[in-house]
Amino acid sequence: MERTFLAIKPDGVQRGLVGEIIRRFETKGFTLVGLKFLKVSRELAQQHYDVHRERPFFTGLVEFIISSPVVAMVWEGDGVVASARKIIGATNPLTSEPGTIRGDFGINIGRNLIHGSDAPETAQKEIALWFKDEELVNWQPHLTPWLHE
Ligand code: DAT
Ligand code: MG
Repeated sequence: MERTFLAIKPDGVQRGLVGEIIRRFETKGFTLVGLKFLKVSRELAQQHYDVHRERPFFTGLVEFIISSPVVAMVWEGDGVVASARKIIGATNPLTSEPGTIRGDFGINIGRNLIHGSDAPETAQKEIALWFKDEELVNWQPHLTPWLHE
């Protein structure tokens, strides 16, 4: 079963949007398999955003991610990687569609509330970076027959 890594960034936590954001994935029908609340170390933030290391916004991005706690999550379901990216919306909240998390709650690219893996391979790497195997919960929600033929 496909899995993705999502993290509610410091702005989402500080603005009291944790419940609202989690609700969107929960009511869509995806399955939560891992969740933790943590202050991110500089090392973890730098590794997580390693692909952006040479970009001008990298330092500010790392400082932002370590500035205040985040909610790190793993969600499971068919097509969850691409679907979560749609639910999250485009990177710049000013152009994200209304109805998406970033489109509904954000106005600035550096404060776009939530991270979501961009591909199944990236998701596997990010899940391994943020979670130990034993922190992930294998379970079968009772809702399954009401969500799938
Ligand atoms: P996404 O988070 O939609 O996958 P990304 O991987 O291109 O976007 O960039 C990672 C994060 O870096 C993004 O969520 C916010 C920040 N960021 C990207 N482009 C930026 C820019 N031009 N100025 C400031 N921050 C930026
Ligand atoms: Mg990205």
